[in-house]
Amino acid sequence: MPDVSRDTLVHTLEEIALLLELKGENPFKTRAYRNGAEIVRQHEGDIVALAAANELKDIKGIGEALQQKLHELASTGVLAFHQKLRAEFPASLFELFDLQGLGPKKIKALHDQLGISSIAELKEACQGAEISKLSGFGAKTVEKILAAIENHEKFVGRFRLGEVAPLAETLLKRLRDHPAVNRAEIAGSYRRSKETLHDLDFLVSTSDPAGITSFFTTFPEVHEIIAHGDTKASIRLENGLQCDLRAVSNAHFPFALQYFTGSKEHNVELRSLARKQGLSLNEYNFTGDGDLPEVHEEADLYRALGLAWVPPELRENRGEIAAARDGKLPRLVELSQLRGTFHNHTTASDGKDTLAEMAEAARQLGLQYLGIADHSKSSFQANGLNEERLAGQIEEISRLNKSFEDFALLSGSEVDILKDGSLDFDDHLLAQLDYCVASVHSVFNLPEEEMTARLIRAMENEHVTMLGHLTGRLLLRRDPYAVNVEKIIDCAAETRTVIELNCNPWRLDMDWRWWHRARDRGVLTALNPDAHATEQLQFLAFGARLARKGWLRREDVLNTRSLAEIRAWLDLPKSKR
Ligand code: DGT
Ligand code: CA
Ligand code: CA
Ligand code: ZN
Repeated sequence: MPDVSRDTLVHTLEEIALLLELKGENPFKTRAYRNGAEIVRQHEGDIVALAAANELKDIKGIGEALQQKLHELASTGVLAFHQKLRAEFPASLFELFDLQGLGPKKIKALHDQLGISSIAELKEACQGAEISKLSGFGAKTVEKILAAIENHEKFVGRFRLGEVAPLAETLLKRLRDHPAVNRAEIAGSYRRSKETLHDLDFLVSTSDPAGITSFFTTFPEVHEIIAHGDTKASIRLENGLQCDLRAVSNAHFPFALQYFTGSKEHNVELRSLARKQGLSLNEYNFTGDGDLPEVHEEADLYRALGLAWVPPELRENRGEIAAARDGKLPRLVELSQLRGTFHNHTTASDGKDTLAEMAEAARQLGLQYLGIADHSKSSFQANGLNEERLAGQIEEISRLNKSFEDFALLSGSEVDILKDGSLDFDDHLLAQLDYCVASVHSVFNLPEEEMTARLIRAMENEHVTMLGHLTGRLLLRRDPYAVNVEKIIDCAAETRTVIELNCNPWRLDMDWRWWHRARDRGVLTALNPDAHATEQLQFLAFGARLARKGWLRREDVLNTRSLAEIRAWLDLPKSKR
């Protein structure tokens, strides 16, 4: 079955409504799509499955034409009517839909009255006087639009780690499999495990540089060749991602790997350290008077400068060079050390797979426990469970657990933190769960102080084991909401509340830049994939990379502990943890 989500259905209907409106179609028609979108958004059952099975006829407000379109979309993944409609407009128009705070009404006014159909045109209009003549486009609105454009520009040309990783590994393997390639790595921000990347920096050692650069430029994924020389090439892939390749000799490889891994800031420090020792360091070798150190591996290069080898994730000039000099680099956590995870969804809320299927997938991954934390009732858009359904799930989990040896499901809940910091379930119910993840899913726009107080109130609850996706950010899509992270970390330390590292590549929240501080205050993290389908348990790999980037060790990560240890830990009152 195609991978169609409720969101896809909703957005497609909304986009159709807007495009019909732009075409000047009859308002009744556009309203039918908009209403349909709202009904799909609010429907309590599995509307995607119903649409795929063509069983929408009993749902009030969705007429026959809409039923058929939803069926086509859900069962094939595309809707011909929608695609045809889109093709009637310039592609640049759809950029406008990505701007935060620019709704259909405004897009229509801009399009109809000023002929605007791209972000570039909108920006120009906002900087001129023309736009203020439109009703609804006062100085404040224009300011907001310009801020949204600025935000958008910050994001274009960047990619989330999770969206490039599979392709990156495919290309790397292809290079490694080439008979003339000795060694191959992806350097740059990818090797440093940055959460978003601008491009990929491939590096190979080979005796035939020109042959390999030619090979690279003929990859089937190539959309455009940006540059092609004897030792370097740059290509752009179908998805817009740029990939650079450098081909070097075996002798140069460790130097080039170090140099192109970066970061620039780390390298600047390293070169200055070299200079103090009378050495000059560049991307090919050391130069200087007298005997030069022999370098076969990156580690030799660092050793020559009096440093321990620095794991690439730490190379951001945030204290790693001093630590490498003083023998104080942390022994970083590894993916293989994870024994379980806590924040995952099933078909009971908005997940795609059942409890039993999720459990089986976790066992296949070699995990000892899988925590289920489906949404709570206030998250109605995600089909959150009420008290009764949650009680039913607790029973089902305990029944399933009888069938496992050496594995257990844990019953949790991803309970909504309401606007005032109270929780969506009362303490009596929360006490029946093994643990609880508390998250914000609504009212994102509070002032920082209020949002911080809201989260603190939740953390002060004895039953809140951990905070979910701390800032609500969606990388390259939605900014984090305003929250004082320092205060949250201090409160987590005080209340012994765990802070999740949400491993979904859209989130990777809390941000890696905070973890060093958190762990120094004794705050534990849990690496949680927030899986909404069995295959998303694999997100743990991204979480492990970002945990390493945040200087976290095995002991800082709760889910490196065994099932028995976790059970004992959960039995303790928070103050004893
Ligand atoms: P990004 O923006 O996600 O691609 O980040 P990086 O770090 O991969 O940056 P990129 O691709 O421009 O360059 C890869 C590495 O090459 C960078 O981390 C350090 C090195 N590098 C590139 N340009 C310079 C430079 O002008 N000075 C120094 N010191 N290093 C550079
Ligand atoms: Ca790069
Ligand atoms: Ca690059
Ligand atoms: Zn959530």
